[in-house]
Amino acid sequence: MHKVYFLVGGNVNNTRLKYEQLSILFQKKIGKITASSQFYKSPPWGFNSPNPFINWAVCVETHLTPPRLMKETQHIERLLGRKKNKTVQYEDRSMDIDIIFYDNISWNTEDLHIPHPKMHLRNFVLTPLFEICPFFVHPVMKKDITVLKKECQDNSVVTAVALLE
Ligand code: PH2
Ligand code: MG
Ligand code: MG
Repeated sequence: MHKVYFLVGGNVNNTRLKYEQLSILFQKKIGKITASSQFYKSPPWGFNSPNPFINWAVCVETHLTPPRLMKETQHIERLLGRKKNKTVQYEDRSMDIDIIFYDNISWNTEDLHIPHPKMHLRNFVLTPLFEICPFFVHPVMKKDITVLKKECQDNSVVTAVALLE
């Protein structure tokens, strides 16, 4: 059994229903959710849009290998309304599911990089992860989430919120 930390979220159609559907799809197609953070709101990082993001960190136990896991997460993204344009720039999205850690492995193929190569630069990743795994050690940087969060230069504001509808 493998322990995987995901950071999920989007900046359009952020209803509670969408995240409830996501939980169901995770349990059905990936494995048991063993921990999850609150929902966090933050401005779009790296691109301009009037639509704020909701992000959510979840830990899941799975039998899937990293490439299978990526296939399943892409499928779930599509089921939840993700439309991928072939642009290299960031854009508004309904659902993005990113694998942040997979046990303590480092995996690098052309289309999949674990740990997520930009996770340590982003408050919107570190803040929800800090809630569920403050002492998880980054397998390459050899620093835990608490230290990475302290050292992170990103000062964008990430706040816990309730999803009302
Ligand atoms: N995801 C991105 C780019 N920018 N900004 C926030 N606040 N949250 C995200 O999940 C996010 C982002 C690319 O996947
Ligand atoms: Mg992403
Ligand atoms: Mg992604």
